[in-house]
Amino acid sequence: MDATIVEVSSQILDIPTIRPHKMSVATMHNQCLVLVRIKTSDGIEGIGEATTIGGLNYGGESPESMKTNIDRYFAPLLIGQPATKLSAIRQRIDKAIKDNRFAKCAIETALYDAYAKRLGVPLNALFGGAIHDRISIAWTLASGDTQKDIDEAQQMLATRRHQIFKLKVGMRAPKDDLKHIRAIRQALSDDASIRIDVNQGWSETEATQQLRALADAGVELVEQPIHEKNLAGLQRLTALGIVPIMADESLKGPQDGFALASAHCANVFAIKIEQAGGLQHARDLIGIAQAADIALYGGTMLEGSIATIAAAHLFSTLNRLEWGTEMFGPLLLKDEILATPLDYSDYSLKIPQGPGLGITLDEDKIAFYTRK
Ligand code: MUC
Ligand code: MG
Repeated sequence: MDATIVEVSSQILDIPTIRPHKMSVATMHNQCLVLVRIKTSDGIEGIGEATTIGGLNYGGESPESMKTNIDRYFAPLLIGQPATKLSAIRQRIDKAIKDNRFAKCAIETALYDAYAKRLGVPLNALFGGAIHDRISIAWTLASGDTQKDIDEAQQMLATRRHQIFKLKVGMRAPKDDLKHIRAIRQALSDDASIRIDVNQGWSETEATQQLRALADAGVELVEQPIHEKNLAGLQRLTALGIVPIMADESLKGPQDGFALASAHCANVFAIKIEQAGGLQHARDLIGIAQAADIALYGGTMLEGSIATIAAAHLFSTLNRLEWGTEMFGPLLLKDEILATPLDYSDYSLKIPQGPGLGITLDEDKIAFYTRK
């Protein structure tokens, strides 16, 4: 008989960051992870994670609302269901619960983890198997101070941890952002790739005025320069062909992906498993990008190790990930919550080989950081 779901639980972990992380949407001093555990009748526990940025600063789901919704609305829909019928469960949840993509992702991740553990295979096997055993990892420079960012980048280059840097801009005046970008570009060797993320901080006019100067300053990619809903504006910026444009906040699942791809509103899609509503919806979004000849980038919500590695499993199955990934979230946290830390080295992250997500929680640390 099929194993059934017997328990769904969630807990909020508050973990400090190694330094303030300054973005146009929020400054983070700590990160709140919602850890989801799903137990099945054959004694397996799958884990998932729902994490957002700055409470409600980034999107409509907060850590507290995710926990409440998981406990109150998701759990009753899941208890007693066959744990291996992932598609049927996705349908059941999507029918009963609108939006809540981050919570849906955490639940789905836990179910994939449990399923892959039951089969004794790594999670990526459920998406056709890994093509790559490591994925490249960018780092975000967001201390808020140009010299600190330069020192941080130089240290990352010297230790071969990262050579791709994303600069958070859009909170200062555009001319001050330019000064900041130029100073960092000039201080780093040519091996370093510089991209920027505006997090919707500019108007279309500001973005249009900035693109030429950004190209001249050596910026290789501009992420979500304008409001997520201004698709016509994104299309116009992309059509200028000055610097590749990447969509992030505009992509909340496959339907958005289709709208952006049909009108060619971006050169690159940032694929985020939570923003897409889960691993399978992220895979659907990837298919749309691939069919439309839009390049791919693995994006993060600054998640902890659980969501980070779930996304990494999916990304490892892709033949081409033209712009790499930024799955560095665990490195922004002051403490480790895994029994064995993830292997970040040589500008990349190693995909774990063990069953499921291939990670083991350090339960003492989890208890320590759980909000009482
Ligand atoms: C975002 O908008 O991309 C990803 C990396 C980072 O520093 O912030 C996030 C969110
Ligand atoms: Mg972004």
